[in-house]
Amino acid sequence: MNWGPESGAGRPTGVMTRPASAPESPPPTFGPTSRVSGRLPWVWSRPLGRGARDEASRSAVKVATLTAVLGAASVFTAVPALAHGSMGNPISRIMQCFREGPENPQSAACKAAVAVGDSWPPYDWDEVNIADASGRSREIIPDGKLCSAGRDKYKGLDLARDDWPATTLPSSGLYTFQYQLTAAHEGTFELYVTKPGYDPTKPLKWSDLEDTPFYRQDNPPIAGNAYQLQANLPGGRTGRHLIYSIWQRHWPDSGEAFYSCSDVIFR
Ligand SMILES: [Cu+2]
Repeated sequence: MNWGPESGAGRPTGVMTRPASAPESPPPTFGPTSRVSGRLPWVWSRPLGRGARDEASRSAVKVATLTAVLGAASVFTAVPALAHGSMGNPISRIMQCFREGPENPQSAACKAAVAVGDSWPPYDWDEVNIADASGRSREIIPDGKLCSAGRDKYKGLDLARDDWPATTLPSSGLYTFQYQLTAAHEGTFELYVTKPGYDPTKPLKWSDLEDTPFYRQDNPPIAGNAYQLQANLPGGRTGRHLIYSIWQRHWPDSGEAFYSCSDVIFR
């Protein structure tokens, strides 16, 4: 989506505009409604989620003010508490769209996702979350909205289509899923696969997934900025399927959970 410098006016206060071209372009600045001026190249060129944008525009302004005052180095330590992760291999829909370039996605699916949800959500690829899921994911995320975790911001991820870029996986055996993280948290990972007969052109429902995860693990090991989830693939499937991850943080630390949809093709 091409956002000119004035187009932020209709958006929530504090949401920054970005240049129409790629993130390598000159650093974006705050929209006209912001009290903060000046360039914040590190914050806004950083390709990771920041957290507060859609929930608390004022925090964005505060963070930005802090940045301006303390400098970019301080933000590096301040931001990770707001950032988290997504499935990197097999790549999740949102990470795929982020890697393609949210301003100019290549695949038809990411183009469509950006068309319905705008280009800025993929920048927050590590933040498809619910703050207080507390183990109630199935109760609080409606059918048809699993990939967005029921969040309007991420509705582009819910598009039911059979051309989402997909990762080819063996049909059975051990496979190490890699969950890319921007911040580690104590928590439990669960991986679910769609049942045989899954139709990707229909909105994804909870009942499309197996009731029990084929992988479940507390605090799996981390290597190379990714949790390494060594799973036994479910087997019994060929062709296009979807793997849904739930990363539920632990109380009393937090009830927050993160979600991802990865399109796969079983050989
Ligand atoms: Cu986090």
